[in-house]
Amino acid sequence: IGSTVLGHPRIGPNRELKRALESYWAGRSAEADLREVARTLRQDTWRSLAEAGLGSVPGNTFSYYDQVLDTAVTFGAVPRRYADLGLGALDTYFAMARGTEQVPPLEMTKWFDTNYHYLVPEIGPETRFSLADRTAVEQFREARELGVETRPVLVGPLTFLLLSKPAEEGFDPLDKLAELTDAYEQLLGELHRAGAEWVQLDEPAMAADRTPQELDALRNTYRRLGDLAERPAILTACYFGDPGEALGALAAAPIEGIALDLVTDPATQDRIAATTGLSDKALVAGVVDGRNIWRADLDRCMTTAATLLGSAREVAIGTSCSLLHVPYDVDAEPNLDPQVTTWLSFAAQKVREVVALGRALREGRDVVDAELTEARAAVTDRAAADRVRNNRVRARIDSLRPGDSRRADYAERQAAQRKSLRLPPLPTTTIGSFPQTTDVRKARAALRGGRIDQATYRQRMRDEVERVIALQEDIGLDVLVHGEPERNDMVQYFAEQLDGFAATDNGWVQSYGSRCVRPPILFGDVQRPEPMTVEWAAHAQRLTDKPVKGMLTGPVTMLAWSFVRDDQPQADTACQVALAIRDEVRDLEAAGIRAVQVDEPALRELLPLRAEQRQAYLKWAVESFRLATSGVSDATQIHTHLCYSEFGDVIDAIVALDADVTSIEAARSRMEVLADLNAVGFDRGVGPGVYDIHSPRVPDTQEMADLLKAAGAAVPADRLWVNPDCGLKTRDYAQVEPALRNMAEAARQARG
Ligand code: THG
Ligand code: ZN
Repeated sequence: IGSTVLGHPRIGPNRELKRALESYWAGRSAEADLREVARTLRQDTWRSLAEAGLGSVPGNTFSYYDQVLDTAVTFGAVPRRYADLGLGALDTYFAMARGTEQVPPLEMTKWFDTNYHYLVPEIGPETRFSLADRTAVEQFREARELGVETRPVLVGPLTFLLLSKPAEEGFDPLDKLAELTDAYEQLLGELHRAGAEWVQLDEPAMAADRTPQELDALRNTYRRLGDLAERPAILTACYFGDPGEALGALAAAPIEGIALDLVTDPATQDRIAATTGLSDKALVAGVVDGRNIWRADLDRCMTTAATLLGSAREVAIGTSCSLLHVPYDVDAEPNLDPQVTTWLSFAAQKVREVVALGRALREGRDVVDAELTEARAAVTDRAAADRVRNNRVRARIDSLRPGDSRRADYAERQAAQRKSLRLPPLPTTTIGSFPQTTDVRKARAALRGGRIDQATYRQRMRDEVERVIALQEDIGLDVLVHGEPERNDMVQYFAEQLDGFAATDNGWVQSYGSRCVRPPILFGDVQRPEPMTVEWAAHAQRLTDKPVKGMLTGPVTMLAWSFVRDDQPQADTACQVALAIRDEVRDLEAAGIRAVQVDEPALRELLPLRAEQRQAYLKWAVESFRLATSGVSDATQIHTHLCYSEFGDVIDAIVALDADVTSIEAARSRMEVLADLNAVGFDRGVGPGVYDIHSPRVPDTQEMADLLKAAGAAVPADRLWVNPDCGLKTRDYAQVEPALRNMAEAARQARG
């Protein structure tokens, strides 16, 4: 294998695939146009990886939407409701990804602890696995015609079934493992006949806790695949953490290689040393971080890889996981601070790091002396850089006392807030953002393009705030918001204003389908040079007698949606971000804002894959939220908003946040979350969303009144708030205005 990467970005260096997809979906281009863009992107990727000198080039890393969906289609797991639409292959695929007028799409959920989302396959007794699609074989041939030998990458059978959901209650997708393995065998056979030397089967599900039965299934499956007579060599990739007992199971299987993540969990290195049966295998040492953007410490990578030399038949250099989770190229960032730029490595740079390490391991360090020296200089420069350390921030953290993150008893706060806010029962509010109109987007584009100046831009945004306040007054909402027209992304907006963060111009990373985010880079100690939102909130508050709620993003979400530093514990970074937010919360209070919402939609997202690490995470996550929100008087009401539906694993943490009011997604699950909250003794204000903003449908008054009734059965009326599920940014006013009017009317009826 020599040196390799486990996967690659596919959206295109300039998001070519995003544009081609959206144009095809809008009916502005033909399928052939889309396929042509895709082919060019694939070929460019193969060529550049081969030219960079990788020992083994990954294949089949392209996807029109998602690699898990690709796997479902490859093996024929297309639910009837999509097959019955009678569409062509590509449109059936997109129907599963995005839905059609007739059918909703497959469910989408997060890919392990990353910010990537995959489509959840539905597997039931009716599923008939077979080799239904041969894209993996065709792309192997396509690359070979260009002169590039690839190693096709597939989601492995265990991970595929473990990530699937049962099509009907009580069914276990793993019951279909033997049948699915038949289909994998067929695909391996065809790849072998096409000439593939290696195939990579990804089993990241092994980085999470697995039952003995699941480990047995892994053992049996890889024994079966390994025993196939005519097949490529099998490389099983375990990433996103320590493979645990799965390593022993794979070591015992008749496969040729195992790729391991040597970045995420230091325990993995010891586990390799303690595992027998690896001496006949190739180990791909995942020493270059595949999901963060720091330039690798090549000396340290070499030391780590060298410790494995005695354990295996061959040690190859690799990335810890696919490069899907990092942007394409640091060279596309001319506006980044030049010093910070030298510390960074995106996909193109990581490929070079892997190649250099591979040569150093095989031919000796001397042959890549220049690369090693340059990397050493960058690592040393970063470690010593002034802009990474801020002694004022450090001193402030050292002087923190436990009481600094505690508020008074809730009863006292509640009494003070009643007096200060004077709200009716069942108060109505929204989650913060209002629709981003075409005018707002145009103004932001004009500012970026230099066609309007900062003052003109700000005046337009102030006008928009006036409009949004007037609309909320007219509808009769009780706690108003300024609507956030001035914000692009809720993380990017704050990152742009905080010291210690850098923003990229082109650092796009796929989040799902054609949608991308540009995670900010948190490189140094975080400090707030000046207030970030106070002017907007204060402007809105001057326009109304109703309380205006300030809107901030919490420390956990700031970390989850950024590339964070790897030179200190996340808990320490979260604490610094928390202090910056704490200052903002206090400044909002001083400016006359009586309610402040600190959103933590990513609280669930950073939860470690292994149960034994969860308590430690939740402890710092909760502590950072409390530090951010406890600097205010009893009379200031702290709200929070959470928006993933699987709250079960973090429900105790939601209580521990100690917010006065929590708004939470509930419309789609018919208020079930309220019973879960009751069960753990939650006794604060709660706003279960009564309006599902993820759908363009306008709910009527009766429907929302019914939901409020259901909520009222679970929660005493004096704790109940009335609000939508989530922010309104992605919707149009044509839906939002009638929906909010109906919501306010439902609240009035419920009060009666
Ligand atoms: N912000 C950030 N990360 C996130 C979310 C977010 N991660 C989780 C979740 N929300 C992901 N969801 C989305 C939803 C929409 C888009 C991206 C991720 C999206 N992106 C625009 C696009 O690709 O066209 C680009 C947006 C931009 O210009 O910044 O629509 O809310 N950080
Ligand atoms: Zn939300």
